Amino acid sequence: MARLQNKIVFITGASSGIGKASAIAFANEGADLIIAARRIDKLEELEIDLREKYKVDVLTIQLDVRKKMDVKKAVASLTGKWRDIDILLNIAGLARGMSKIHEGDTEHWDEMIDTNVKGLLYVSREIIPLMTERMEGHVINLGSIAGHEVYPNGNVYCASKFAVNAISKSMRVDLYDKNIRVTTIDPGMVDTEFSVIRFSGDKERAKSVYEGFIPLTAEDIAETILWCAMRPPHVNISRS
Ligand code: 8X3
Repeated sequence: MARLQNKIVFITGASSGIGKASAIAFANEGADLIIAARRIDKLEELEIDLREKYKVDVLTIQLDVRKKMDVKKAVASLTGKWRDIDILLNIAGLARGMSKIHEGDTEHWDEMIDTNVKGLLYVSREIIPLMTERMEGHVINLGSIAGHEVYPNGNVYCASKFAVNAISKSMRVDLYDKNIRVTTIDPGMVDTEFSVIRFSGDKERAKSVYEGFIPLTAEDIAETILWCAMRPPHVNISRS
């Protein structure tokens, strides 16, 4: 049974990792998807796959969430049913570098804060008003365990996820009377491109992060996201 038929889900960071796994998990439940990310070739491949395997409608948008005007234009360009977004998955995010605070690369800091914090805010700012108009919606933000505890050399990445936690809490109180649910998903270590990107393509270093234990997979997290989204309307999973 397709339990999310006729639901519209907007996913950022949909080209890989947890975003892509979520697109697949939600399509498997019959949801129609707006998939957004920077890498259009990967999105187009995914779009074909989702249409063929799950027979859902898919709208693909090339989007860099850091670009405020592009986010505005992308959301303004939505027409018809695509404006009735039921669920927003704010997945786009990344880590860059791991250094002591006094040795960090400020370009890396900008990238993390611009994507994980400002990008999430820009997308939310454009999409939530479409939800408040309909007095219905669910925002699911990808936080992290790093948004609750810091670790050595994690400084700015952790700060960006602490910010996601604060933003999620704020959304929850600000949107309570608009019938909009807000959930934060806070994974620990997930084996995706995350560490390869963090270490600028150094695959050996990335692999070493997951040595000695079995890391979570993108699919594990997508299942959790889906579970939160499928609770009855009166149930808000604040943090998972
Ligand atoms: C990912 C968690 O511990 O790999 O957000 O930084 S961690």
